Amino acid sequence: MVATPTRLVPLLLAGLPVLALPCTAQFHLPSAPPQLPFGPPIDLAAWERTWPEGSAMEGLGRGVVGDFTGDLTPDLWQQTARALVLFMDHSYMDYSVEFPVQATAIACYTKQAGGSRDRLAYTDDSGVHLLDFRVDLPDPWVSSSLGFPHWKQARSLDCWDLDQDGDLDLLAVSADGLKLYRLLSDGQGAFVQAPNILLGIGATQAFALDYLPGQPPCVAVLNQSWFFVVRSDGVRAKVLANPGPNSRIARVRQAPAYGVPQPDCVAWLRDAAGGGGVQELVVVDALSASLPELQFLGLDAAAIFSGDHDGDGSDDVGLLSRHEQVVHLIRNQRDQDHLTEPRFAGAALEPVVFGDAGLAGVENTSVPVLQDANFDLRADLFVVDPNVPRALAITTEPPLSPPPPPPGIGA
Ligand SMILES: [Ca+2]
Ligand SMILES: [Ca+2]
Ligand SMILES: [Ca+2]
Ligand SMILES: [Ca+2]
Repeated sequence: MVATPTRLVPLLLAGLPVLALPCTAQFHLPSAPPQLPFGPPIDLAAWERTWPEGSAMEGLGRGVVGDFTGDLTPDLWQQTARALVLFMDHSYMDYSVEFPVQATAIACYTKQAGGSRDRLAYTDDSGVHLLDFRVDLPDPWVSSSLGFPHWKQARSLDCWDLDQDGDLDLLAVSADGLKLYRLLSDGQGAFVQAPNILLGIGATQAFALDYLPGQPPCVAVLNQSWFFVVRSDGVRAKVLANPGPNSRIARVRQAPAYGVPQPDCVAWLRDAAGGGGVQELVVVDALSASLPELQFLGLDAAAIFSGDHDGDGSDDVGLLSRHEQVVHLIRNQRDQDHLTEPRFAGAALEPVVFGDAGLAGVENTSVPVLQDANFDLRADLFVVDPNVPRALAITTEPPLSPPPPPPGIGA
C-alpha cells in the first residue's frame, strides 16, 4: 500500500519554487541561513511544534528523531494508533503533518553513504517499508516496500549493522511475538533475510547491542517470562526471569575505558519483587553473573529510553511518568573518569517537567527521545505533551561552545 497525505495544497514562497505541501503547515521565512553541523549549536529552545489539525492522538507510541528533510535540522516522527506524525524543522518552514498509515513499529534508518537525509523504517499490515520525505518533489511521500510480507505487523523495529559490513540492517519481533526477524542490507538498496531466531512466547521488545567484547552484535529480548540476550547464532548469552508484565528495556552505550571500547549494557525497567506498582531499574551487562545494580524508583513509568545527555560518552536514562507530563533523567555515573562507579545505583532522579505541573494530565504512553540534534554533543530531550497537544525539544543545560570548524567549512 502506498499511503498518501491527508491534504495537500500548492504553496508559493518568496524566492522558492511551487511546492505541494500539507495545509496543516505553519510557515515562516528564515531569519538565518541553514545551520551546518560544525557551526553554532541550533537553538532547540525554539523547537516546538503543534499537533496537526484533525489528527488523533490516541495510542501514542515511539518517537524517532533524525534529519528526515535533509537540511541538518532535527525532525521528529511520532507513532500513534492511527497514523505517523512528522514534526519538521526545515530551514525555511515549520510544520507538522500526518502520514495516514497504521504502523506497528518505527525506527530511524540513518543516512547511508551518499544519502542526503535519514529515512523512517516502519512496519504495518503489509510488511516493512522505508519512507522518504522529499520536500523537492510535488508528492513528497516516497514509501518503498522492502518485499517481505511476513514482516506484517512486526513490532519493536531496530536498525543496526548486524553483520558488521558497514551497511545498516533491520531487525524486529514477529507479530505473534515468537520470532526475531532480521534483514541484511546488500548496500545497494536490497535486503536479504537472515535465519529467524526463536524468542519463546510473547516477545515484546528486541534491539541489537554490542554486548560481548570482540564478538558480533547480540540482541536483547524481553518476552512475557524472560529477559535474555541472544547471540547472532541463536545461542542465549544471558537469561533472567521477568517478574511482571510491565517490563521495558533500553540500550545503554558506555564510554571507552583507557581508550578501549566497552560493551553496551541494558537498562531494564521492571516490577519490583512483590509487584504493587513499584518499579525498579536493573542494569544487565555481560560481565555480571547476576544482577549487579538495582535501584527502586517509586514512580509509575510508561517508558524508558536512553541517550548521552551530559556528553560524557556514557548513555543516561530517561523515564516518562505515565500520568504526569514529567521525564525523570538518571545520569550514568560510569564514564572515562569514573571507571568503576555503579552506573545508575544511587544516582538521583532529575525531573524535567514539560507540561502543567499542577495537572495530572492524560495518560502519556509515548516513548520520548534522548539524542543530540543540535550538534553540541549532548543528547537533547524530545517529548510529546498530549495536554496541549504539541511536540517539543528541551535542553536543560546551556549549550557547550561549538567545536572548531573543519578546514574548508566556515563558522
Ligand atoms: Ca530536518
Ligand atoms: Ca550490515
Ligand atoms: Ca552521559
Ligand atoms: Ca544537544
